[in-house]
Parts: sequence; C-alpha cells; structure tokens
Amino acid sequence: GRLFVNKVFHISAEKMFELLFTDSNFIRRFMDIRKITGMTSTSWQRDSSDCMKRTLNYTITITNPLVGKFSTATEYQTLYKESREGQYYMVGAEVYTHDVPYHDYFYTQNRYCIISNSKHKCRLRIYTDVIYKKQPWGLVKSFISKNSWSGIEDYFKHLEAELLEEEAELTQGSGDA
Ligand code: YK8
Repeated sequence: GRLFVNKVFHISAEKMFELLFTDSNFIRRFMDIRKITGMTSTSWQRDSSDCMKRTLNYTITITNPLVGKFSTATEYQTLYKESREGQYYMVGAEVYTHDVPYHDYFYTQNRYCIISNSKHKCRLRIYTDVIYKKQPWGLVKSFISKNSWSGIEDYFKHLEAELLEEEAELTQGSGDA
C-alpha cells in the first residue's frame, strides 16, 4: 500500500471525523469540486461484528483520456470497533468503480486513521491499496496500477489541500491558533 496523507491538523479528531464521514458541508463542497455527483449514502449502522457500516453510491467524473468520462462507484465504509469517540477513529473504505475498463479485476482499499493529538489537534493518515480480485495479464496489471495510482494520488493531494483551507477557516478567530 501507499501512504498519501500523514499530517497533523489543527482540527479536533471528532471534527475531522464529522468533516470526512458525515454529510458535512465540507465533503459536499469537495465532491462538487471533484465533480462527484448523485451521492447517496445509508446511515451508519452497527453490524453483527460490532463495527459501524455504511454504503455510498455516486458517479465520478474521470479526466483520464483513456477512460470514459463517467463511472458509477460504490464505497463500503467500516468504522472499526477499536475506534474511540473523540480519541481514535479507524475507517476502512472499499471503492468499486463499476464502469471503467477491467473493473471486475480490481478495487481500491482506503484506510483512514484519525488520532487525537490534543483537544484541538489530530493526525490524519490515509493509506491506499489497489487489490486484485483476479490476476490480470502483466501488461494489463501495470496499466490498471499506473492509472489507478495517479488518480488516487491526485484525489488525496487535493483532499489534503482542501482540509488545510478548512483548518484555516476553523482556526480563524478561535483564538487558539
Ligand atoms: C473515493 C481508483 C481507480 C479509478 C480510475 C480507474 C481507471 C481505470 C484504469 C483503466 C478512474 C472517491 C479512480 C481513481 C476513480 C476515483 C476513486 C476515488 C478517488 C485504464 C485500466 C473516488 C476514493 C477513491 C478511490 C479510488 C479511486 C479510483 O472517496 O483511475
């Protein structure tokens, strides 16, 4: 896997979770800029293994000229039971893109880790893995891998930049920046 974000933000862990994993204005605006449309989401619900789960569906806009302009996607998010409200949040997210070439060969596994540093600070780590459901031919695999990593990196660099903007807005005038 690869680590795309590893940064301390002047945002509480609880607030960071709310920004990224609830229907927040922040994530709605971010989806807008990324041209991710038609988002539907189930609410967080406890499953039999004591984890919280939710499912998102949306349509992504793709800039890669090799691929069609849009793809529907499904994202299965799990908030692991080791999480402690306000302290530590572990979220796993499996993203399936349904309408890209070779979509039946792979999916993307993202791991978000939000760790409280102090009352007003947290560290955010985002790890990603591209997982193969079946072994493609070598050339196809490198094709998938190259095109996936570049799209994922672009997305998370942008997310980090937008979080820094949000941090600036949140700390402005709060007196403890
Ligand atoms: C989530 C991983 C791969 C996919 C894409 C596939 C190209 C197919 C390659 C062919 C378009 C929001 C990505 C980047 C679409 C966007 C996905 C996002 C960013 C030529 C073989 C969507 C996080 C996420 C995870 C996986 C990303 C896809 O929150 O290259």
